[in-house]
Amino acid sequence: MTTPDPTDVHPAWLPPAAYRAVGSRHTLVHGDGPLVDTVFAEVQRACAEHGGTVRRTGDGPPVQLVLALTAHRSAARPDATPTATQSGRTPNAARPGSPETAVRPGWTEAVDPGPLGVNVDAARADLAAAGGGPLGPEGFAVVRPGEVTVVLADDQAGLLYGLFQVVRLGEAAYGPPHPARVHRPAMRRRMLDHWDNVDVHPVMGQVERGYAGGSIFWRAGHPRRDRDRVRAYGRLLAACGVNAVSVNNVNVHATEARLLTDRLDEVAEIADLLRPYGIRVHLSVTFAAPVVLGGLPTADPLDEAVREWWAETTQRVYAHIPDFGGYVVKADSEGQPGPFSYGRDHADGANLLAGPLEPYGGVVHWRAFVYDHRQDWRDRSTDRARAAHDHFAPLDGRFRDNVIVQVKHGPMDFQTREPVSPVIAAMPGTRLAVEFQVTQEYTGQQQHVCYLAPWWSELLRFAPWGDGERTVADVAADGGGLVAVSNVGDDPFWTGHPLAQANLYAFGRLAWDPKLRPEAVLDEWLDLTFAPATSADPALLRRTLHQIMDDSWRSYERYTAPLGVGFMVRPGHHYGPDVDGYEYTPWGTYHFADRDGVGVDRTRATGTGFTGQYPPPWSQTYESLAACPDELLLFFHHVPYDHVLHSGSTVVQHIYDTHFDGVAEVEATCRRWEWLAGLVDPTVHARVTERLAEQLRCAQEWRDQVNAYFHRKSGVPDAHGRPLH
Ligand code: GCV
Repeated sequence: MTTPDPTDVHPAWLPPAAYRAVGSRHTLVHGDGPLVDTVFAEVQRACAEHGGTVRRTGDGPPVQLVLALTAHRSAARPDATPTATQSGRTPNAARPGSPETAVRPGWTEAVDPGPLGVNVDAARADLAAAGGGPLGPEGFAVVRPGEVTVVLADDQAGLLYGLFQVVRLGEAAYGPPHPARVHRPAMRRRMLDHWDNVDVHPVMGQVERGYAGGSIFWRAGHPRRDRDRVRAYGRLLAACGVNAVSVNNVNVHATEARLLTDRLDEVAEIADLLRPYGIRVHLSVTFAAPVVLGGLPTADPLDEAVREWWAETTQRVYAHIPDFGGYVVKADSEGQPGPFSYGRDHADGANLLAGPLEPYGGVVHWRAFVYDHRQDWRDRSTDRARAAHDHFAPLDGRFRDNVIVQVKHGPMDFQTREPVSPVIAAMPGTRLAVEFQVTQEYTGQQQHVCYLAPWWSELLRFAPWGDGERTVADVAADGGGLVAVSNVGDDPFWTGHPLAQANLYAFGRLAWDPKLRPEAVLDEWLDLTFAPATSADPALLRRTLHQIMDDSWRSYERYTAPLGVGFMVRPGHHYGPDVDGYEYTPWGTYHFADRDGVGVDRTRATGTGFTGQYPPPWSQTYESLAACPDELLLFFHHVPYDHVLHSGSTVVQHIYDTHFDGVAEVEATCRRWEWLAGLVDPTVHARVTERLAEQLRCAQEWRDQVNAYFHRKSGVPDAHGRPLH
């Protein structure tokens, strides 16, 4: 195969310079299979650029890098999770007979000296001595027993991920000898969901919540067939560890529904393009498919004809796409059809689709984003935050083993700050995937710099049962993995804002290893994207980009909705401030500000009782006004403006201060970016400069609207006498 090289798109974190260390050496790639071919092609392309050589047999001049499959092949299907012993965790959902409990051959059987040179044998011995165990379907080890760096993998995907690790390491991969370093992904599925439409939706456009131009898959009703672009996307995703992509919007409209049947070829083509990068394709389907596509009178999950329709349809899908990943379903949510229409519940609905997928190793991602979007704002007893738990927790244990309940990380909707969803701690007998949003719907829409890895890292490290107990990352790892809504479009920088590429990269890396520090992930991304050897002042570039990006999510939080209350955005498109925009609407997203105070009382004592959906200690912590963390105060409590925070500030003064600070931080970012003129590609510099001007304008608007609003409501002046309008 040849590696893609679209000329009309930015190379993101895989510019030719990132391959300098690999491409300037002599490399041996050992093993067979399509993904090994990909590894070979990647190295071959790097060598063509940087003067090294690559070969696939043992004969020839001495090599400095070997990428080799071990004799061992994992017996597990790609979908299988690491066993409890491998992951060191207790699976929360493994059940007898499930693919998760499959026993695999031990490592001792896997050690096979093979026909390669002495360094590989030494590397294998080293790995065995270190108790390296089976590496698993995607794991790999990097060993440097002497002067040669050896990457070992049991399976082809592991070899591909091993290559990208060596690319990340750059020259450091060829330093002093070191024993085997084993890498295995924490999450078995690391998935991106595209919210791409086939037709241009009259309100949502080609990509729902897309801020990077059109779709890379479809344009105005037709497949784009931009093969190079899709291949290049697959390559970028593999390089950060993503292994699954759902290609279309979870809101499945009429044309998009047909991707399941008469337009399946379009999905199969995308699958063909992504397969060489170890990526399986999934498809969003409408629950009403038996009616809208099959002409049946019902989509009732307990109806025999409906079951048969799904079985036949799924069989056809696998005939076209043998490694098809499965279905994604948004049901009974924001107008999408679902099992409620037939008096059935979500377990009935999900199990209906899971059955036909099971023999093929496919899964259903069934979204838990179910709530009443036609709420009466006068009714304070209905709380949207409660909805997912109310609907799904009682169903725990009823889902088939290949159903993954996909839970948004927070109880509302991807706000800049929310508590962790209580559903994540409430379904020990169900495989859960946690859903993030890389596309910046509520975090600046790729007009604002907002590096989201610090936020995701906090969420992944959060321990719902208290310090020292299992974390959100553990639940996802033992269940269905991590999913995020993609921020990619047909924009020449992939993501609209060039710095938003870092979010896509960071998502993949945190899904692979949720313990990575966000600043370290940023360093990886910086070193790949702005290869230091090509910069006049790499230290200044690195320092400045850290100053701009490390804290950018918190800056964004400072100048937008305060203290976890959320929303306050313009309805519909969700960009820019509108404090009361959603206040008297049916969407369930209220802040309840009046002349005396602000915030949502979600306590058991006097409010909606949402705090009771958490296990201890958080059920108590959030219930208590004294103990509730400042950053979530208004999510859980309605308080007077003079309520004193743990920080020592009153609520209203905190609002004023953070909004002035947030804008000052954006001003500093603009100045810092100016220093980088000449140190980054001029087209990147120009695009970011343009976006920063908009970010500053918008941040000022947020500051002035939010501050003026709370000044007018509360009548409290700013302690420092600044203008509040
Ligand atoms: C795809 C929010 C977004 C919708 C999105 C929905 C979801 O409501 O605004 O655009 O729909 O979440 O996650 O399903």
